[in-house]
Amino acid sequence: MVSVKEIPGAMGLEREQLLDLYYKMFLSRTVAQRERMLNRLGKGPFAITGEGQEATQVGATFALRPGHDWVLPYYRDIGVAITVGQTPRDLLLALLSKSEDISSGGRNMPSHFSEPKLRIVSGSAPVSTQLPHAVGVAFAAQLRGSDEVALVTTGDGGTSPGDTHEAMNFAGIHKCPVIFVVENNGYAISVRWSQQAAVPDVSVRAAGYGFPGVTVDGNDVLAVYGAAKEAVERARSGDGPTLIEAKTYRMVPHSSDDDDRRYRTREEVEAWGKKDPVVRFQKWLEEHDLVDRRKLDEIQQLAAEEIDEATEYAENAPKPAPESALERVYAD
Ligand SMILES: Cc1ncc(C[n+]2csc(CCOP(=O)(O)OP(=O)(O)O)c2C)c(N)n1
Repeated sequence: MVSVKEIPGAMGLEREQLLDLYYKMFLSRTVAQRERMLNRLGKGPFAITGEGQEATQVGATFALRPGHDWVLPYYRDIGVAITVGQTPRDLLLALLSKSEDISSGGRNMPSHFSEPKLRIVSGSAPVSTQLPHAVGVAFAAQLRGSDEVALVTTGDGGTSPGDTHEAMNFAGIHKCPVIFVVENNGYAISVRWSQQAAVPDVSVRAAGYGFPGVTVDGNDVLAVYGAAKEAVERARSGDGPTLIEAKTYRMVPHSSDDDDRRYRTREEVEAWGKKDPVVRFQKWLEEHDLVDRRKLDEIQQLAAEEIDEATEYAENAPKPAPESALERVYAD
């Protein structure tokens, strides 16, 4: 029997690691679906999720050392948060703005992930602001002589503001240990990629900053992991940044306040549904005899239990006390 590591495309991962990748993708999907359901039930005022982008988010983050390296996610990144160690409970406490919400104590919008212990750096609502922050974090690690790296994500729309240019240019000059991951889902809300850029692949821009850029199939978790692993190795060994463009799709509207029928055809959404990254990776595992139906049921059951427990906990958790509204907003 061939060892798992030798299976073409397994990227040197062991069976347990491959199953962990699958679990994290499946759990991220489960959290996203529960978030949107709670929103529809009128319990969470706003939900922004990334069903369809799990392979990109989990695959890229899986190449890091959680708690040692830094992540600067954008709002759609449930998969990044889960992969570095946030739990469904953490995410639902934020969705429902409860006082125990680790990211902001119920003050920020949900999906503005933040947790010092896990080295998730707080993001802001304006798109792309996390890119200069990531370069600063990476530059600081470099100056301290540490081997920590920073991974920052953005959508394709996030490559348009000037912050992205400034961040990439500075990172290129100083060879900062940063990995830029563009989750190119083809749209910035209703604006198509072809209306945002005159080039088909954003990865070509890396040449202008003096570091490598690659485009990968963002629905193939192992391809994304492979590209991220290489980028992390480069960053850790002092060779500087990499731009990874992962071509993917969000299978749901932009947010709970968006109606995507206004700008995308149902045929297009259905065609991408057939390329669902969670289903695709499940098939890959089955084809290589790494899971059977019993094992899949076990994994999926675990995710279902985790999300149900998290929902019950978060729904029953207290809201922040009104008199605490200004805490950590102004200095005492
Ligand atoms: C500087 C700035 N401009 C506009 C907005 C409003 N806005 C929020 S999300 C978004 C779309 C961003 O698209 P993209 O980066 O492709 O990510 P996606 O939502 O597609 O995952 C926009 C325009 C914002 N938050 N910040």
